[in-house]
Amino acid sequence: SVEASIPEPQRAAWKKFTPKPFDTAEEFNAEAVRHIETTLARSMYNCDEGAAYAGTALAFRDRLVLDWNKTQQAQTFKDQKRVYYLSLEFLMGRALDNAMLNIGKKDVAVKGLSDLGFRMEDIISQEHDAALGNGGLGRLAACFLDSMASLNYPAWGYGLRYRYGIFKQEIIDGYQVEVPDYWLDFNPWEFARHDITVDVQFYGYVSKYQDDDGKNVSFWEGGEIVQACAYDVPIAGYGTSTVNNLRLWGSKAASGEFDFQKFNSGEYESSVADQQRAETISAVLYPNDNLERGKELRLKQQYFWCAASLFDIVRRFKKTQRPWKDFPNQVAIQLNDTHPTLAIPELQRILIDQEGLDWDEAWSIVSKTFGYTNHTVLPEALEKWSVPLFQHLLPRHLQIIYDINLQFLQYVERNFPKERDILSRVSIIEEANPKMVRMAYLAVIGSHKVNGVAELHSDLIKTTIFKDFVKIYGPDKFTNVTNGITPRRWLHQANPRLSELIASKLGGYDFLKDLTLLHKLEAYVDDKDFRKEFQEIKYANKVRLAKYIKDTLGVSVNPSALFDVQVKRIHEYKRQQLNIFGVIHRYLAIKAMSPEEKKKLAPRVSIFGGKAAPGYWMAKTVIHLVNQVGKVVNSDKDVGDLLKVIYLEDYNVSKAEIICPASDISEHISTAGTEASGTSNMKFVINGGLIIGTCDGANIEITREIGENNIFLFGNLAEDVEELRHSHMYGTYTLDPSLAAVFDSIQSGTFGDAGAFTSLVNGIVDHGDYYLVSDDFASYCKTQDLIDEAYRNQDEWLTKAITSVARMGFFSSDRCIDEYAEMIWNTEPLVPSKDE
Ligand code: IMP
Ligand code: B1N
Repeated sequence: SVEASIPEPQRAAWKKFTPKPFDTAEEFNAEAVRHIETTLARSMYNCDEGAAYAGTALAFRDRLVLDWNKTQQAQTFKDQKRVYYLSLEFLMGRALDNAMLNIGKKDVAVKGLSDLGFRMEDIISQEHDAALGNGGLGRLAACFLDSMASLNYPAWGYGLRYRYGIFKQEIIDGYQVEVPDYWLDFNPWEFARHDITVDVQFYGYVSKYQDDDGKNVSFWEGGEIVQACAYDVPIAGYGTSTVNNLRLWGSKAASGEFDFQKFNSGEYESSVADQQRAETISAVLYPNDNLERGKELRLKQQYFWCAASLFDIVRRFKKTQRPWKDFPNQVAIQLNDTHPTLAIPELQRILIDQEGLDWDEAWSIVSKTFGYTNHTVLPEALEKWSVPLFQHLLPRHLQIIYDINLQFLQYVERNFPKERDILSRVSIIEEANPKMVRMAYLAVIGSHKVNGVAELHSDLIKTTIFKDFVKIYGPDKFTNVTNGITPRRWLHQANPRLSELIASKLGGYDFLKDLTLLHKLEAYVDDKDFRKEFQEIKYANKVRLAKYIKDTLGVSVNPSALFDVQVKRIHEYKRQQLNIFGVIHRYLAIKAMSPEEKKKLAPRVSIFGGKAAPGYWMAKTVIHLVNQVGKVVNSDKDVGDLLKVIYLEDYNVSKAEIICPASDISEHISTAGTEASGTSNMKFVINGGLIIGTCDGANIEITREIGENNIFLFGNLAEDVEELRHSHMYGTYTLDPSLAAVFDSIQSGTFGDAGAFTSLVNGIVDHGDYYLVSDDFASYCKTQDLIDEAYRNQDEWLTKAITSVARMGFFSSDRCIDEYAEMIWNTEPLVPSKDE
């Protein structure tokens, strides 16, 4: 065995010095102080909260690393099938609190830190969010890593180590301003593996040879090389010693620090420029959510990451000396949207050009290895790359894609000889000018399973973008895995008091591993003490958010008011404009109310948050409008506490952990059929908030689980959208009258310069109202009135909230991962044994 390759005396020497993890507050302090004094070279006299955070993080990291090494060794020895989750985004947030929860021993550290003069909350908030993602897609990847480790699946994540994550958002004079997010000053959670590098080729040309057997061989030559360097991040599971690995690739120039030849010949500047050009590849996360802009650097990022990851995966497989046909039995690669689709032609290239397999043999391996998750049907988000760009950057991959396409089209032609148009419809190459490579089609053709992320979405992809492929491959290739969230972060960490209350009723924290146990809470719906405590916790969470709002914006909000929250990326399809128009409608109504009427109205705080893509003008206009409305409403004496409008700056994961537990109502109001799933809807409900939403994405399944009485649904259905859009463009349609009144007030300058909002209004009045704001406005406002009424009956409201929490068991990301493992990956957990 591998172990026996190390002689006995050496093994004994190693084992004698295996480090012992800390156990008590004293031992924790010994480790933390040692790190502060020796690793950081600080002392008691200059140990600020930042240094105390660093010491704490390093002490926990030591514990984590021991289990990490054991897990990786065990996975290598057992050599079971592994999962590789390829994602361009991992929106991890902060790591320390999560590490303490998953490893245990937080209580010990709280005590130890307090002896040293620090409060744990202050220490936790020192950490910079790891924000290598835009929104739902990136955060889903992070929840999946947590669940894969917690369920003991041998699984690695592969991504890019961006030096700049998603920008920080500042709101200045009511406008979004983007500030770079340099987050790597001190990051104790990554390990630079300077010994693990991969050379990645770009540009160049393809040569053809005949080998000794007369076989034609293609070879990719010339161009330039950029080096990928591995940075590993340990991912601890909850309540298990499994610690998986997230490998992020950083880019640098291949020839080391400088091109010495250039350097010596006096071209110092250009040698440094080469270096910088290479580093540019992993410099920055593209800040677009649900939008692709076809930039060359983005394609370079994608290939760089896919090539490095595939090289690493293949190298690991080859170490086992298994035959190639075993590859799909040992390796499952999941593509998080189409961003890693180049992995498909890259694996084919490795197998035929480098390993010498026949095309068919190779393709049979490739097409059994990959699974593809689709996250959107929005046309502007579907990736297409121009053929000339491909030809220039990746000439050999373009050839392989043409060959994949040829074989596929021949197959289709044989099976559907009578259908004239099908070939051009399903071709990977779109016959436009220039020609385009359709990445989603390549992903479908190269994968053995394709899944959507909520039931409606998975049905929609089968009837719209992949309709022809369902006919070609049959329906079994397409499936659904409804998204979920990790209850460790989104319940226990974000809302410790609620988690504790639940544990006290359920007899422990098992529900954090098996969320379906929450159903037992229904027995306490009528329990007086339980209800009282549940309500107190919600109130305390609202007080915490109110304090945050006061501290950051200087606005006082009443914690007894109804907190109405919409925090997510700003996008027309998510319809923050519908929300703010509704707020204006409410404001106009309040202005017209008698004192008696005002007395009956429940006070409200409308809270918005989220980033707009820097180039997305309409989204930025919405942010501006919300801020302008806030300025007017919040200082209007006629309104007082009845309405406050808040824009929270720089919404991110750690702020979501404060916001989600503090909502009474959250808004998930996308045009039906546009939001693939949504995941924050789940985070709000599990924290005892109710939802106003459309019949879209996972809202539908949330309704099925918690019951129609516990959710405020409104608006048109997905099946009616096409016809409504048609009616806007060609005739029989009038603008909703109360929306027209809202527009009048905007255009009369109530919220400042009316000209600033012309495009927003015109998009609805004159340009087809693509997102059907007008069609849903009346139904939205009516439903908001129902919410006012329901909130007046606090008792019933509380019953709805508690019942909903009890019925959210389905939405754990643990359930997702078990479904992926069973339906798509065909992998088993590797449960760590005690002595390993
Ligand atoms: P890789 O597959 O070579 O990238 O290795 C991943 C991890 O598996 C390493 O960090 C080791 O912890 C473990 N590992 C790799 N190769 C061996 C081996 O030959 N024996 C035991 N453990 C190994
Ligand atoms: O993925 C989430 C879903 O819950 C959301 O409904 C969905 O909108 C989101 C290109 C995307 N889909 N597509 C993206 C992100 C970045 C990018 O460059 C597309 N994000 C989603 C998780 O399934």
